[in-house]
Amino acid sequence: MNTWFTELQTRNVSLGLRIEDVLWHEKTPYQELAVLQTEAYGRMLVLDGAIQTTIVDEFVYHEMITHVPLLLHPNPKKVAVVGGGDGGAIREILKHPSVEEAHLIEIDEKVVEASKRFLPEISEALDDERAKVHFTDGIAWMKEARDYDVIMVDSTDPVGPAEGLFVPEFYQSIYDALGPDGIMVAQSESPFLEPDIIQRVMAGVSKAFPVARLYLASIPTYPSGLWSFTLGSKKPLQKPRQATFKTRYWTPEIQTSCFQLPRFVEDLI
Ligand code: AG3
Repeated sequence: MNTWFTELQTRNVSLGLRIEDVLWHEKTPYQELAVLQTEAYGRMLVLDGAIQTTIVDEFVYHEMITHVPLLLHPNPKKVAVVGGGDGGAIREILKHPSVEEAHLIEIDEKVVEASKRFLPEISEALDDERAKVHFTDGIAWMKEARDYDVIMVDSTDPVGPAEGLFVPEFYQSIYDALGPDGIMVAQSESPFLEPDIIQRVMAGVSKAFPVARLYLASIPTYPSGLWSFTLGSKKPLQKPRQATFKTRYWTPEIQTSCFQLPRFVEDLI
């Protein structure tokens, strides 16, 4: 079969993957959703033409958006993920023995449905009794929420449904929804292709939190392959705790080295 899926990552850059099959395709009330079988990266979830996660490289993103903040918190019990309907972040969060409740706040029920059906390796933890799934708007949820220990913003790009997840008011409501040792992380796009988004997220998180730091990971199916996360903390960062579970990307060394930024990224923020 010689069918290709192409993500137009910017007006001038695209990534093409040969696909074996279209497993699912629908227009949900919020976005266009597809699950494709690719040759190189296995099954893949696509929202509005943008690759969200693939079986082959999802572990990088999901380990890095969760373990880095959770191990910096002294005792995370109540955790939330905004977006992240594929369930990969929840799977990693539930590896932490201290976690009692992991709330998924996903606006689009169809993302969870498709992930449960086609990506069971990623979504399996959504059936765990500590996982609580809420199909609602993350912006409204965070205005009312309280006493979370760690909050992760596992969003799509800042267009369409996720736009309001990239504004300073949202980071302020996350601050208010966190307890005294609270830590947040938001995925914040690629330093090569979206430097202005990194600047915007860093400015917004720094406005709400006394401590704001950027860290990086390599994710081959995302634009440019170099990806950023922005972390906000209410307290100065402590020495990370030890992980007591198995990982495939994260190591104790990466927990620290991911914050060491190349000069051009340092100069951005
Ligand atoms: N959320 C971040 C995806 C951003 C990718 N952007 C793109 N392909 N243009 C991933 C959700 C995984 N739980």
